[in-house]
Amino acid sequence: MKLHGIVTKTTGSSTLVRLIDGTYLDCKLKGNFRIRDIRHTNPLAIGDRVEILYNPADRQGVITTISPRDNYIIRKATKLSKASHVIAANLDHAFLVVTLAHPRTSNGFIDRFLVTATGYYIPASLIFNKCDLHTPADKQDMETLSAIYRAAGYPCYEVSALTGYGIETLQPLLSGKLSLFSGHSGAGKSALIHAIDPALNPRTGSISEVHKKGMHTTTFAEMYTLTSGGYIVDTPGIKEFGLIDFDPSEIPRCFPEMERLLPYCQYKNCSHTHEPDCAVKEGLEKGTVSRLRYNSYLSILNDR
Ligand SMILES: Nc1nc2c(ncn2[C@@H]2O[C@H](COP(=O)(O)OP(=O)(O)OP(=O)(O)O)[C@@H](O)[C@H]2O)c(=O)[nH]1
Ligand SMILES: [Mg+2]
Ligand SMILES: [Zn+2]
Repeated sequence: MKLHGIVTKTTGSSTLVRLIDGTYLDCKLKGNFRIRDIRHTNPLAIGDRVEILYNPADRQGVITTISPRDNYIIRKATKLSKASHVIAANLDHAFLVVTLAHPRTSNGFIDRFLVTATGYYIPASLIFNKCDLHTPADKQDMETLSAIYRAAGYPCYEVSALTGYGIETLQPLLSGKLSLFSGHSGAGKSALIHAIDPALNPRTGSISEVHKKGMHTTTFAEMYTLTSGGYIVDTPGIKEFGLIDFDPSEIPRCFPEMERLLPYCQYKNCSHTHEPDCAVKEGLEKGTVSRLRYNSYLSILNDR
């Protein structure tokens, strides 16, 4: 019997698939799939639409087909690796959970994540979590960053999973969509999912561990169904976001605030680096283009 479903969790040896009727089925991947796409650490990703051959006698499903992906978020499996890891596929929205402290999220990390999402035309937003911990200096810092990212075209939200502050602004953004939550370990991705929908209980780090880095409470990504409709993918924290499979000529397009200035550059393929009459470099001098973002842009161009 043939069935259709969506991958909600994959641990390497087994894959959980949500069927059209909302029930879940443990599946195996058809043997020869494993070698077909050797550069990916796992040929299946959360969000993949799959076709399953189901044998009711042993309640076992075998995934026979993976539909082409509309989009996906991909990163290098490890810093120096050539292998890549698809975090999730077929997304409607990618959220990066950012913390100013405990742990600090760097701008380079934020920008690499946004470049990847924008590269695949996935709408992306930043969620500044743990605002209950903000000192006045943190708050100032967050406002400066929010202004930069909003001007670039990325919505920013200020929330606290602990106190519930701002959570009601997130809920309507998620309904009816498949959303990804990514960020460093300890940023509060799992805690936010629980705050957004108390019926969901992904494991969260214990309070005593808050100040430790890289505790990796969530070990496998998993897709959750929201009571109000919609789906969220909770993911394990990542330290770095290594870009992969990006052509340098694609990178200017992935910085929307620079892309908007391109028609005002003298050359229509301007890389905004050495060319004369470049609107981005003029914007930098006038202060209308963020130095922080431009520095990330150069760093990504130079060492993807
Ligand atoms: N003060 C404060 N603590 C928070 C907030 N959100 C999460 N925490 C705490 O931060 C710690 C880490 O939260 P998690 O939700 O486990 O973090 P995570 O991003 O899922 O981490 P990984 O699963 O390791 O990637 C836990 O002790 C949470 O209670 C917040 O808004 N304010
Ligand atoms: Mg987690
Ligand atoms: Zn230019």
